[in-house]
Amino acid sequence: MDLKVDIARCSAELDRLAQFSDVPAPAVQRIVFTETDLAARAYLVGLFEEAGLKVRHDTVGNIFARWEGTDPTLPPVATGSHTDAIPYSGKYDGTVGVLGGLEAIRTLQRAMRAAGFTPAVPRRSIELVMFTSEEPTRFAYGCLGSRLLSGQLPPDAAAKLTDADGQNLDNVRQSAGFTGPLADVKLQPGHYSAFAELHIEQGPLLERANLDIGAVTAIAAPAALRVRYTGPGGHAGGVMMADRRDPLLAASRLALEVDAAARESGSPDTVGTVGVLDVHPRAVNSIPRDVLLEIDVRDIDGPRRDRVLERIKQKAKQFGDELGVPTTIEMINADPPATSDPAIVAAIEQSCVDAKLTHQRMVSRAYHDSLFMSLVCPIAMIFIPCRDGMSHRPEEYSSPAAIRAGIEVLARTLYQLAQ
Ligand code: HGY
Ligand code: MN
Ligand code: MN
Ligand code: MN
Repeated sequence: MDLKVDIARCSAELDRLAQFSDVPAPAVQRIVFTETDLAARAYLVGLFEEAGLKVRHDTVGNIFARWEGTDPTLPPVATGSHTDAIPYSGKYDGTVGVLGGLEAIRTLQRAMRAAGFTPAVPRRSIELVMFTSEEPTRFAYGCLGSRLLSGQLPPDAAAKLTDADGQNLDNVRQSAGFTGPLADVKLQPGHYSAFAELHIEQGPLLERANLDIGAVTAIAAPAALRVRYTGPGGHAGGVMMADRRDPLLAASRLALEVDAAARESGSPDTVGTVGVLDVHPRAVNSIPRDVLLEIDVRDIDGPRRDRVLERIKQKAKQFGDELGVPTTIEMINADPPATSDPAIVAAIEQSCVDAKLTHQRMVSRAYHDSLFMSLVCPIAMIFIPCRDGMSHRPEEYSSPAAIRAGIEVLARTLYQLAQ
């Protein structure tokens, strides 16, 4: 079949989606269940319906858009990603997998009609999924929608999650119009026959190697923890240095320790980041009273990551004790890595050959909804290059040619899997 991706239309839709943002362009910010997020969802549902897909959403707001196959009793093939965007980020993270997935389906619809298939639909249905809250920004947990879909996160634990304003997930999702028991979100294993996600690489390897496509063989194991130090605070002028117990000093030592622990793990595959450092009361003439760090640690090797986590937790306690500032340590998540299904990886590689695109196998250092979909069905991912490997920044960019190539490979892969 001759597949003609309408990249101009997909690029225009990506540009339109980026306008649903709470920060000025070129940055994008679209936090789950905000008015902006809900407006973006309405726009996407309109596009899905325009493509003749059967659209439904579940009680946490995951959206499912199904292209019914000739045998609807067979478990569908699925694709998809997320459209929420962290503060001051870019317009391609996640969205390429949702709008690119839509264009892959439309491309197959056009090609099957042109090839005279009757009916012009594949045997298995193909379902596009837009996952709620892949980013951890609002509720601290990444991949909320796919965690609930896979059963990895129990509904009552999810319901209790609260955001920085103390609003809990259960109330927020219901005010956003997603009502009904969260327990209804969970899918049974085998609900899908396969899941393939298209995503920008969020790293520099494909661009450096001048390759079109990455066939992802594994997804790194993400973990996050929260450490809080508290002290007496006081007047920046009146409290002598000998009398101070400053929690920010413990936090500063811990930030350096996170960096050292990741660098000294014995592998370049370990990464450690302090992405949140809140100082209260945050006044130049007031000694900090309450300091919060949120720490992200990842590795494609689970046990090695856990050794780094243990070192960080021990040092967190030690610094608090040495500086006389009470310490609380809370694990947010520590998930196992995921391995792609060899048959789907082979289908991706075959699609690259058929599309005359260069490709390599690689691991994903970012986590994705595929990490949790691997608990529901066999998975794999298709990466496309992004400029300088940049992501989670307004300068994030993937060219129309790169996105077009990714969509063609996704379309071919879905078609193979849906036979
Ligand atoms: O952090 C991640 O890996 C993903 O982009 N949320
Ligand atoms: Mn992201
Ligand atoms: Mn993403
Ligand atoms: Mn991701």
